[in-house]
Amino acid sequence: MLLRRISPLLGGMQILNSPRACVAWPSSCLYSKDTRSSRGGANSSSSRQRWAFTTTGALLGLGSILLYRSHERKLAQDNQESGSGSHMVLSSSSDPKASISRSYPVYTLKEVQRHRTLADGIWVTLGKEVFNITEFVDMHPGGNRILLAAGGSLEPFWAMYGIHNQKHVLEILSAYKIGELSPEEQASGPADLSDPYAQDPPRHPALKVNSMKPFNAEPPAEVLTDAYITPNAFFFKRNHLPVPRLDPASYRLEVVGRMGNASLFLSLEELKTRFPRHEVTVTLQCAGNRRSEMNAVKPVKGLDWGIAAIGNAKWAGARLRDVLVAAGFSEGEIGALHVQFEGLDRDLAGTGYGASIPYHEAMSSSHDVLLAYEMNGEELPLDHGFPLRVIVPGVVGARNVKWLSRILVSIEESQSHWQQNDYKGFSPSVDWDTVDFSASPAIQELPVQSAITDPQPGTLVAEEDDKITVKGYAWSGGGREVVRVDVSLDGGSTWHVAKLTGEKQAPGQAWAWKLWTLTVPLPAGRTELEILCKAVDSSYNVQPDTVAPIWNLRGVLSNAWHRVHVSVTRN
Ligand SMILES: Nc1nc2c(c(=O)[nH]1)N[C@H]1C(S)=C(S)[C@@H](COP(=O)(O)O)O[C@H]1N2
Ligand SMILES: [Mo]
Repeated sequence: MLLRRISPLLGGMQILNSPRACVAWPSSCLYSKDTRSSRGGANSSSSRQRWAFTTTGALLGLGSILLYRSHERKLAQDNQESGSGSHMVLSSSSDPKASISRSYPVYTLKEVQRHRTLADGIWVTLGKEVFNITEFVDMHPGGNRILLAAGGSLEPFWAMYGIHNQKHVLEILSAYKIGELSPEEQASGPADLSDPYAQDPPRHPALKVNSMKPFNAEPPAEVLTDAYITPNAFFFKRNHLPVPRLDPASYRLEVVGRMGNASLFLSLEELKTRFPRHEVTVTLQCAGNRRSEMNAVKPVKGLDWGIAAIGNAKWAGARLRDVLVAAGFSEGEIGALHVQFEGLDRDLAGTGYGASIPYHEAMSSSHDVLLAYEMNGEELPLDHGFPLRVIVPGVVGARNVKWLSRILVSIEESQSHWQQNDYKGFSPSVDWDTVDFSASPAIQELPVQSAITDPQPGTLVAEEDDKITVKGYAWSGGGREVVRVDVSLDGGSTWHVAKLTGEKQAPGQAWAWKLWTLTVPLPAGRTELEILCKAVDSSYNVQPDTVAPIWNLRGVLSNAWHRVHVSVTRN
């Protein structure tokens, strides 16, 4: 029973992701709670394997449902016998830990984060509670997905699989409670005035960190295709400076008024009540996504992002257009105008982050440019710009200014470093001695992109009937919908068309990515595969086949065909 119970904890991720686990997983229900105490004994793992590999998944699947039902009945009985609440489960558990008193030890987030391996123990948190789930993981046949939660919160996984508040999962988990999070950890930690980053928020340890200060991190790539909407905790974080801590009560957004109009100073409350709330699903991608592939061709300057500096979220807020109209602007303003955004994150010299977008885009009712205060139904997280950020659909991440303080309509682009001397593309032969940043336009709309999230480079295990499944994401800038993804398993000699999934958005407003999958028989006789993907957007733009011809000194706009080399293990 115990093993059967781990899947609900993370929402059955391993079932989604490892076909082999579908076979192995139901066998877990052959174990009763008591197995845990004999864990490591001679019979446990060998009989598990026997069941896993000699019996069909279908039979075991049925058995697991029956056994699981009886497990639930048992829990229900336990509940009746000893009143209610999760502590009852504790007292009825055979786990010696369960008999400890209800006053739990208090742990800091740092202590929890130190427990990420079987040797140190696998700890996770949910709300204020700390759990040691090492025994789950240890016996779990499906493997690695659960390790992503290690040392951090289960909440983002639960959000991803929509399984929050499942009573039985909470009951199961309660048997593993070992402590509570220190209350100070919930609030901001004590300020260390010498460190400008001391007020940075806590982050999920599953993130792969590119730089701690400033904080830059991406999720493990396979998480991206586990769900269409990227959970906030796993959404890539790209900060140039320390995260500013802003008081939502005293926060004011300044919108410099049109000549003759007073500037607006809008509170968060006014932004939420004076202007209609507008929600759009938008994929955000950093200009440096997949930079590591460029770096491999010839070194570039910049953070070495993998393929996951991209994410898809539902953003909600006021339309920028509505706010500009309130400040006196109209669609018919004359001249090539820009809308500049200033952030409240500042360096030691007091210079803040800034960027701009063309005025016509800001004012266009079809561009859906938002002043967002919500991300995936939650208040904007600290790392993502709390309390307010700009979301410019279809446009490079860099223009989506976070911690927004001021909006200025101007005949000039933003004069910030990031608009003028960064986030621009150049010919492959331009180097740091010859580069003239004024010669290239600032990147706005991004080119068509796709990448393979599963399998990852290394090995691939064939499914039943020697089939394999390939997964990835695809997206294009400027609201151009991805209309096709081609996948090759033989380095580009032959191609398959992948199945696309995603939200239907209006033509020209396809701001969100498509996830794609392809399940095909393993090519006969092959033990090595070079898997490629390439996307086509609604303007029939395609990705370049190799990196070298699009190499540029900043390593931006890296969108060549994605190539994953694997060796195959057959069942
Ligand atoms: N104020 C401010 N806004 C910012 C940045 C920043 O450092 N400061 N980084 C930009 C860059 S380069 C990117 S890719 C996106 C990243 O947004 P995210 O951290 O919410 O994923 O924010 C943009 N907006
Ligand atoms: Mo970025």
